[in-house]
Amino acid sequence: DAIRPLIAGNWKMNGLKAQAAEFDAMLNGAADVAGKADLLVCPPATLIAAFAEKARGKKAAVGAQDCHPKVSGAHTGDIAAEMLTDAGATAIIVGHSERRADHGESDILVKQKAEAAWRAGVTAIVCIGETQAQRDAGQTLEILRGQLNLSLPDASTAANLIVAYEPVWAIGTGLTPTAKDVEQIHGFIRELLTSRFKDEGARMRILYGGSVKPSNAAELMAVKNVNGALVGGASLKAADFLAIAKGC
Ligand code: G2H
Repeated sequence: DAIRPLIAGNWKMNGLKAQAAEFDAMLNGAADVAGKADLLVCPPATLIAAFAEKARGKKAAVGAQDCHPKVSGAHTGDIAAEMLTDAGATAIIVGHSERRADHGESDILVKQKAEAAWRAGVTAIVCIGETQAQRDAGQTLEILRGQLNLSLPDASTAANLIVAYEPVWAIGTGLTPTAKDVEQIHGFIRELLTSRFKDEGARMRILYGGSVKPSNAAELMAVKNVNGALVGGASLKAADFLAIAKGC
């Protein structure tokens, strides 16, 4: 694969100013892994500005976990993509399964959020993935096809969009699909991306997410059409996060 891997950390709702030291440790180790992969850390919105300041000139970037589709307005508690980029975010995760589940986000809304990230000038990381029930019912491929069709804008390119495949049953559970399953599903996603976006789809990054940790990262990252990882729990510790990147 000529596609440069991306290891993206999703801190979810974790992190106070005191955790900045952990981010400092990531930045200190980032140069060592820069030959292997790009690094992105998505802390809670409250820490983006401070982290982006620290990351300036370093081999790691800072991203956001979600955005509102609109640029501004009467939306109490929401944050526009432009505010996140103003704070220093260089990518925005949209459609994470926890947003889809906790906030009822639809594929259409996820697509609008991806377009909002572009409007603000940054890459959208669009998450897709099947639940345990859908998997048990043998619906995995059809669910993924539907999510990709509806959540990805037509103007998606290898530069402005990254797909993250996160089987919901593997998130935070310690369970991961086998390398063979991941190969099959990433291959299926690649086919759909290539048929819709042609050469752009062939070059788009497809990240794997769901209980990625130092002990399984190298095996998962070696799978065809796996172009990096979206890491939750294991991205909170610099040593683990850097070890995952070294596995690329
Ligand atoms: C999946 C992943 C990060 P974890 O949500 O996006 O979380 O690595 O904790 O399973």
